[in-house]
Amino acid sequence: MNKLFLPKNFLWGGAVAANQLEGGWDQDNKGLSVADIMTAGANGKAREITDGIVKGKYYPNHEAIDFYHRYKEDIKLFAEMGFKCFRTSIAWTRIFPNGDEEQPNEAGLKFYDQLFDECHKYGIEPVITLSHFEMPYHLVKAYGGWRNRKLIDFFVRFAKTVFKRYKDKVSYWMTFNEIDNQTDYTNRFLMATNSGLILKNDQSDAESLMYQAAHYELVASALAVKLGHSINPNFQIGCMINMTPVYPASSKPADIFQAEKAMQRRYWFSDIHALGKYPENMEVFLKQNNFRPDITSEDRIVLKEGTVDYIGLSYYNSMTVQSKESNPGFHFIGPELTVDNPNVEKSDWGWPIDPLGLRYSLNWLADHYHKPLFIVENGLGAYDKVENSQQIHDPYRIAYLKAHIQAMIDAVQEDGVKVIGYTPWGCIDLVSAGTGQMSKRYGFIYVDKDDQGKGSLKRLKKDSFFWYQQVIQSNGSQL
Ligand code: BGP
Repeated sequence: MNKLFLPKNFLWGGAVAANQLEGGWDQDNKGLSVADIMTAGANGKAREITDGIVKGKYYPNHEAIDFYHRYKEDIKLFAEMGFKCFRTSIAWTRIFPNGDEEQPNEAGLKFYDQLFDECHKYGIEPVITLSHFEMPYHLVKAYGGWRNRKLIDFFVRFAKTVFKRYKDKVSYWMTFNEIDNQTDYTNRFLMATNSGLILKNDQSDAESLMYQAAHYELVASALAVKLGHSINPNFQIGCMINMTPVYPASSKPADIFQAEKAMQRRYWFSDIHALGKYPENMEVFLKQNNFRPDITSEDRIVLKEGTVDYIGLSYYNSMTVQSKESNPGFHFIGPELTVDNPNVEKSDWGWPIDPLGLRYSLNWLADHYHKPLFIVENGLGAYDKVENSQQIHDPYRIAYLKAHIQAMIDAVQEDGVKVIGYTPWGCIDLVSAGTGQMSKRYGFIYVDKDDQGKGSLKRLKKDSFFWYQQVIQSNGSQL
């Protein structure tokens, strides 16, 4: 059989997000972001969303791993691994500290000029997310976050500013990180970071607010895509979805149908990004459930005109659901019930480990959208131990990544899926979004900092550093 290998220009790299690694939260006129007001979670408890800065509390994103001052050292290490690209985000609050100003903050713009120049020095292509979990807190307080249509203009102004400024330095863009996470509207953390909605624990209109916020974000995204192409026709602008394929718990038709419904409830986001319209099942669902988000006929034209060039996705795990019929005694919240999948292992944080699920996802996305795919997050959060010799042996991370890269290569070679790049998450240890802690580590590079914020911030190469270097060097043929 003739094998299709990964293309020579395949974008191997790593991914991070501004708020989780930069630190420098109040440097050079940066404004306060939603991420800056969250404490770390502890003992399995969720992160606390405070009302601004409360004295005596520890805010892990304030210093993070101090990439703001150490980016040169870190990019040099990425270059040593052979990165072809580096995915990060631009902190909205460095460019527009409050989000609603007319004029951008020059010091913030300069920082990213320097960062992108440093990448290009080593032939590393920046891949930039416009909004990754850190919108200006002022927009949350003064406007109620994305429930407000005005946010569209603020976001588009931000996008226009950075598209123009970096049009010769950045070619790959994404609009909103994991925009589809909002379907989990009972998760206060996700609603705050993704939609700028600070909700009560039992907010009864959470779902309805989510549809409104999501719609305005989707319109803002489409406007940004169209605008970006007019600024530089060579821009590749993608969406970014959290791909979690939903499996049925059994071959019972009711379970299979439930899994399909669960996919529909989540992947209407990528339908709109890629196909430019709400899927029929979603139109019916909104109507039947009396959700009436403000969606104008002009919005529908905008969505049509602003479809993305590629689908960016994160993939960590699959999930499994059971229908009501299979489990009649259970109290259901929402239409489906998530159950344990006994056929897959789990990470230290209980996330299913399912490499074949990645191949399945890539096939699913290719079949639905017929657009290039870019795996912009994948990885294993794990506890690491530094040996006396300053070495970190992380065979568990290598095993996870190896199996997932193999699944990606199989999708390309055996299924003909077009994948343009692979950037594992947290290529350098950083603050975990979900827990706010450092001890959930993803990196090839260890950072000496603990969950209380103590440590020298020294960088150390893990075993996986050398392994990934060889993967890139061999273009995936040596795993
Ligand atoms: C994705 C986010 C990232 C990242 C990752 C790992 O949802 O896009 O920001 O943090 O998940 O999640 P966590 O940090 O909770 O382990």
